[in-house]
Amino acid sequence: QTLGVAVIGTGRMGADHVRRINDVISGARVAAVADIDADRVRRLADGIDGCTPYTDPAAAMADPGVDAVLIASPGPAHEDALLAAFARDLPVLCEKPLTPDPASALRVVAAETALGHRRVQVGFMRRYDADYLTLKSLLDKGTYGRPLMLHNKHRNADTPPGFSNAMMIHDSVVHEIDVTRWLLDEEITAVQVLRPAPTGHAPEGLGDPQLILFETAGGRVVDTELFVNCRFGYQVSCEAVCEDGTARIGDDRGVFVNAAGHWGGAITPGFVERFEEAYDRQVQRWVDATRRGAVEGPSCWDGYAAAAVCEAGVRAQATGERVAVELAERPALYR
Ligand code: ISE
Repeated sequence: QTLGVAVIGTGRMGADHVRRINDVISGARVAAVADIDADRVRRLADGIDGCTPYTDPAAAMADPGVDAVLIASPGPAHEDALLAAFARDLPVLCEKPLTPDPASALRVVAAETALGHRRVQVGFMRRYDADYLTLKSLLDKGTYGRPLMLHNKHRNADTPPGFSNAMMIHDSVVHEIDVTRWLLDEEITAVQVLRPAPTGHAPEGLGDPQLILFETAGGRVVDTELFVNCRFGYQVSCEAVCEDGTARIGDDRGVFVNAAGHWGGAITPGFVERFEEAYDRQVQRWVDATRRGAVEGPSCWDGYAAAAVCEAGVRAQATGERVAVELAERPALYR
């Protein structure tokens, strides 16, 4: 039976997921949409057969056609939406962040633990990117021996208005936090942030670029160059340095051109284009698992751990010091 999805939040990511469910993936339909912007949500629902608009997320979840929830509202609204979904025991795909801080993320972990079963897949879409999946399988198989270090690059052409130093950690580095925990299969234990002299292209007050260092429970070290106003395009790469070799993913590929006295190719403009297939695969896998009655992928624990590392990262950024990450005990549900 086709899965009826309520999409909560219809901004950039929410509207893109509505399009994805309608036009790209199979086995699901958009049964309800919710947004505080009543006009926007009504216009969106008007274009979709059998879709009802709401301004209240809980009312959208109560719609008789709804079997599952996709949360794409701003992070601060996630906790309430997640608890409303738990009250109906509905399966959830929750865009990152799970919630914006570790205290609220831990409340969500506790609420899901009280349900007694996992209900949430967190939208860390890089885990569904073909390149990252290849790297993960090389590391899991031990093809090049034990991983010792990761070198990440995370570059955005520019930042939206109001993008802050804290958002560089919460919105951007959060992906490297999840990728590190996932690829190495261990927790991050400490964070340091180095801040070189900023580019003249960054908005006033933004320390861009930054170099972020993680230490992990197994004694590995991970560095990330974050450069969010590099101007030339969107680039995300990861090199694993192992005992018997290295493996790097994310180098730009595609057509190689010689023309007008230059050689080379194009760089993707933004994350929506770079990770388009990963987003598609993420939502398709969520729908497939949900229809089987299963829950897979990044969990509420992963969302909580990421929030705890972000909090340490923002402190490290502000103080210039090495900040240890404090984690609660992992409930059996997530072991
Ligand atoms: C944005 O929120 C994302 O999730 C992108 O993947 C990231 O590259 C960007 O820096 C963030 O602002």
